Amino acid sequence: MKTAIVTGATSGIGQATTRALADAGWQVIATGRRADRLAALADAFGDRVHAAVFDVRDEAARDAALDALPARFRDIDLLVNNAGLALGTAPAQKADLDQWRTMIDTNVTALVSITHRLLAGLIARKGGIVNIASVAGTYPYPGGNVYGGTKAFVQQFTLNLRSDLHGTGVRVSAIDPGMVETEFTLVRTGGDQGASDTLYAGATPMTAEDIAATVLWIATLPPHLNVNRLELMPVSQSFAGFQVARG
Ligand code: NDP
Ligand code: 8X3
Repeated sequence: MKTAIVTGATSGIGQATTRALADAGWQVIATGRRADRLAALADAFGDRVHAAVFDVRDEAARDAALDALPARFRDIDLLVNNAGLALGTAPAQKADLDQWRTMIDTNVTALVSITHRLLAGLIARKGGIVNIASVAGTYPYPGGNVYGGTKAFVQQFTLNLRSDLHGTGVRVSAIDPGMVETEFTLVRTGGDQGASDTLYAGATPMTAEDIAATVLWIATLPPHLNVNRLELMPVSQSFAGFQVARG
C-alpha cells in the first residue's frame, strides 16, 4: 500500500484529495491546524488516514508530528503540497504587510521546507510530489500581488525540482487551478461568507473533487510519465484584457 502526505487536509482541495487517495487504496497522512476536522477524516477512513496536526510554518511542530508517525506511515511515496492561502484583495499600495508575510511563510517557505525534509525519502522510493500552484502564478490581476507571486514561485520551484531530480525517478508536478469553490474566498476575505457566495454564484466553479481527481490521476500514471504543469479552469472562467490608464 502506498503512502501519501497531504498538507492542508482540513478543507477544500486537500480534504478532497485525502478522500480520493484513501478511496483509491492509499494510506494518507492528513495535516492541518484544525484537529477536529482531521480527527473526523481519520475516523471516516479508519486505519487508512493518520491525522497529523501542525501549522505547516512551524518546523519544530511539523518535525515532531513526522517523528511520531506510526511505523507503517513513515515510508512516504507522495507529497501533496496543498496548504496555502490568499489574504486580502487590496492593491499593493494599500495591502497589509503582515498578510503578505503570512502568504509567503505558508505558500513558499513552508512548502519548500517540508519538501526539503521529505526529499531523501521520496528519492529512495522513487516517489512523487504534486504542488498546488494557481493560475494566479501565471496571469496577473488587480489585488493578486503577493499571492500571485507566491504561486509563480511554486510553479518555477516545481520545474526546477524536476530538473534537479533528473534521473532519480521522482515525479514532480504542479497543478494550476482557476476558480475552485472551497473556503479559499472565506479565508481571503477574513470570513465574509457573502463575498464568497457572490463570487461563486451562478459560475459553476470547479469543485475540490475535480482537483482531487486530477491529483489522483497524476499520482497513478504509469511511472514513465510526468505531468510537468497542468492548468485547469471552469468553463465559465477565462481571460480579460489589459487595463489602460488615461489622462
Ligand atoms: P481552503 O481554505 O479550503 O483550504 C486551505 C487548506 O490549507 C486548509 O486545510 C488549511 O488548514 C490549510 N492551511 C492554510 N494555512 C495553513 C497553515 N499555516 N498550516 C497548516 N495548514 C494550513 O482552500 P483551497 O482548498 O482552495 O486551497 C488549497 C490550495 O489550493 C491553496 O494552496 C490555494 O492557494 C490553492 N488554490 C486554490 C484555488 C481556489 O480557487 N480555491 C485556485 C488555485 C489554487 P487549517 O486552516 O486547518 O490549518
Ligand atoms: C486561486 C485562484 O484566481 O482566485 O488561486 O487567484 S485566484
